[in-house]
Order: sequence, then C-alpha cells, then structure tokens
Amino acid sequence: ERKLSTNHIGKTIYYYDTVDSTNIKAKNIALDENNGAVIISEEQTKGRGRLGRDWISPKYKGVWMSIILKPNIPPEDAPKITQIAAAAVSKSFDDLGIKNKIKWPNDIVINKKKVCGILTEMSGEIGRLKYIVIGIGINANLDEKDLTDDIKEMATSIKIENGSIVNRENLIIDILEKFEYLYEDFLKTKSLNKTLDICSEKSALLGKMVYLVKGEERFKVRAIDLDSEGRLIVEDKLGNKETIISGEISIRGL
Ligand code: BT5
Repeated sequence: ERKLSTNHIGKTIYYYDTVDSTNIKAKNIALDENNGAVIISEEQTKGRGRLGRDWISPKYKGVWMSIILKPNIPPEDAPKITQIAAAAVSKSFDDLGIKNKIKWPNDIVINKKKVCGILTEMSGEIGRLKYIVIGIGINANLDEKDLTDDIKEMATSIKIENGSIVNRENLIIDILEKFEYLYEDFLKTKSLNKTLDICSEKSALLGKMVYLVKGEERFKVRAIDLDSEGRLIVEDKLGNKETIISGEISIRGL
C-alpha cells in the first residue's frame, strides 16, 4: 500500500459511497474547508460535465473526485488549474504504462477516446477569488456495458484499453502527489512552465487540423501551440492566428 506524501492536497479526504456530484459537495463546503481538501465518491447520481452536460459515473468503477483550492490568484487564472490537473493525470497514466494524450483543454484520451474529463469551477468576485473546485472524472474500470449509447463511440476506460483492472487508490495517490508538485511550482514561480512541458509533449492536438466549434459555426484550423497561459493558439489556412480561451470553444475532429 502506498501512502500519500503531500503537504496540503488530500490532507483532508471526505469519502462517500454515493453523492449527487463531488463538485457540488465540494462547493457546498468550500468556504469552511482548508485548501487541498478532497471529496471522493464511489458513485455520482448527478455527475456533471461542462455547460451542464451529464457525466456518467457508475459505482465502484471510476475515480470521481474534487479538490478544493484556495489560491491567491486572480479568477482569470482558474483555467490554468485545469491544465495542471490534466498534466498530473496524464503523467500518472504514464507511470502505469498507459499510453495517453491530453486533448486540450480538459480531456485525457486513449486511442482518441475520452477516459478522463476535468471540470473547474470557482466562486469569487472581480479580482477576488474565494475558491476553486477542480473535479476529475476517470473511467478507470468501466466495462463496455457501462458506456451508455450516447458516449460509447467517443468514450472508453483504462480497463477496456489495457485489459487489466486499475488500483484506483494508488492512482488517486499518484495524481494528488503530481498535482501538488505542479500546483505548488505554479504558485511559487507564477509560471506554468513545468505543466506546459507536459501538456505540449502529451498534446493530442498540436500540429493537427481540428475543428473549432463556435455556436453553430465550425472552422477548420491547425492547432499550433500553447501560450504561456495555457491557452491554445490556432491558425487558419490564411495564416491568421487566434488564441483560444478554455471554455469558450469546444474542439472536435479527433
Ligand atoms: C468534462 O465535461 O469532461 C468534465 C467531466 C468532469 C467529471 C468530474 S467527476 C468528479 C467531478 N464531479 C462532477 O460532477 N464532475 C466532475 P465535458 O467536456 O463537457 O464532457 C462531457 C461530455 O462527455 C458529455 O456530454 C458526454 O458526451 C461525455 N461523457 C459523459 N460521461 C462520460 C464518461 N464517463 N466518460 C467519457 N465521456 C463521458
């Protein structure tokens, strides 16, 4: 059995058999909680993705967890924490020998299919952040039958891809340790350098043609780089560059 060796992240862990959503639980207690508190549940009855989408969270088979953070950073910096979490999860998969890529801004994919999604939410006023909740959902040991019709084309699990069961406890410990390392480096240096090295190296998009979906419109562009803030830079066929802020646009075409 591994032991968690972090300073703050996961020092307090709330563990549930079932909840509506670990992000909802986290937001409900965040004001009174310490930085780094973690909520984990075996099942979510109302797991959520971005823009109110559903997140399938069957019992005992996934990692459904949320981290409460109270950094002294401007609210605009919250999307950077999504990148830090994606880098941490991706590196943890690497350690398990699981080939994976980061699909900016908030997915980890195996063989082009989604195995992990990240949902970053925050509370605060202009210029003053109260807390950030970072929700991480990982399809660890889901079987084919757990993938509902609407997601089975685009989603998978580590077990399905690797053929073996993942020790979820060890995976959680590894992710929390890697997350703390990258997060503390970011707070200390005020730069995302370490995270961006991972996000670039592991990117599923960089160098590729992708579709930007803006409302009803779709634009074919090349993903060319991540900037120092963790935003995606794309280029159209005329050579016009655009910087994409996470959450503004979703990307299809993988
Ligand atoms: C995300 O949203 O990818 C963020 C998912 C965050 C889930 C975690 S679990 C712990 C914490 N508590 C919560 O309530 N949420 C967080 P988005 O990029 O919007 O992707 C959502 C879309 O992914 C859905 O519309 C489905 O198409 C698909 N999807 C739903 N469940 C999935 C699953 N288990 N695996 C892969 N794809 C899924």
